[in-house]
Amino acid sequence: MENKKHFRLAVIPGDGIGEEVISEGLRVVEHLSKTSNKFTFESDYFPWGCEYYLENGKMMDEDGLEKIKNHDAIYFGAVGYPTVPDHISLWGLRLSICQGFDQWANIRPVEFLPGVEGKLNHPNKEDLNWILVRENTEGEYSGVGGRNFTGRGPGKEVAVQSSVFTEEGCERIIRHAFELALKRKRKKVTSVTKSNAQQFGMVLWDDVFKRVSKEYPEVETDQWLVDAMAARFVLHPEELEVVVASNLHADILSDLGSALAGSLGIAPSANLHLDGRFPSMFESVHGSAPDIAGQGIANPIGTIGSAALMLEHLGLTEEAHLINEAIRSTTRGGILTADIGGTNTTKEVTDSIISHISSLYAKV
Ligand code: GGG
Repeated sequence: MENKKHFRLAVIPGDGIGEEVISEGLRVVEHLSKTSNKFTFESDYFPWGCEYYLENGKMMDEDGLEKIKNHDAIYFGAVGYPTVPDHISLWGLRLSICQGFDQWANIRPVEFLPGVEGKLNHPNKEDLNWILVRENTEGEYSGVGGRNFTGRGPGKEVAVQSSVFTEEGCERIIRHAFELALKRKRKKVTSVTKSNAQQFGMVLWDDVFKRVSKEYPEVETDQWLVDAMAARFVLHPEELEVVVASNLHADILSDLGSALAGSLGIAPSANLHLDGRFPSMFESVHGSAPDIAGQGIANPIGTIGSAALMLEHLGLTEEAHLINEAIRSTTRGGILTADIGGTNTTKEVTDSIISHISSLYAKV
């Protein structure tokens, strides 16, 4: 086929179940590459993570960003293991990449898959789906602060952790949320802050939200405090379309959303750099799940769904759509890992997704 695209993927399985789910995601991409005949890809593996830290004293190579900056995309597993303090593993790998590559938009769709029981008591569960848009480079994750205020005597240490909100940072993520809303049937953006208590950064966010919203008169808007929004996720999920929030708030709300939909194991995400200088990174929302690592029972759906987001980002919209259809057919058919009430293995779920992709192609 002419004009076949070729992609170079930087693959970072990371820790715990990261390796198991990433290899399944790559199996799906490989299958699509052969079946669609529209693209080829190569994978460069990077063994970064907690084991690497224990051997080398760092989570990734010093010139790690340099090594992956010319790849077309980064496919990431999970980070964190009990052998390394969480703040070291998170800052040393995931945050270094997201912040170093200015991946400012973390897109986290919440979908209620057919055949998955879920934890939400709602009459039209399968009609529910919303997108969390997480600011991904600043806010509470700015890393500003210190534990330098010692010398006051035992038990009297003081630590400072500051949030940084820039007008540009707020504006680009809020604008992105509005642009996503324009593509949806119900055009609505909900902004979440805690601006009653955090009277500087989050009031700036609210002001920017009001200003940007005036440019999108066709988009409905509302604004909620994060505590009320947590309740709204449970009580009125049908009101959610595109929800935009700060780094920390959206992280917490997206865990709540995917848990309501059944499990963190089914939640995909994209860390997007949209200004053309760096690659974007695709990863499931879940962490490394050390308690089930190595058992072959981790849910691969979040990571396979993240491959769909990656292909969409690379211009392969049809292939991305096929992956998502195949995921739905798999759960609808009762092929489920334990976290969503089944007994299937990681591999069996992937096999089913691959076989549904083949059937979908046979119909085209
Ligand atoms: N695949 C996502 C992942 O590994 N997350 C690890 C984690 O602890 N993330 C916390 C955060 O990014 O706020």
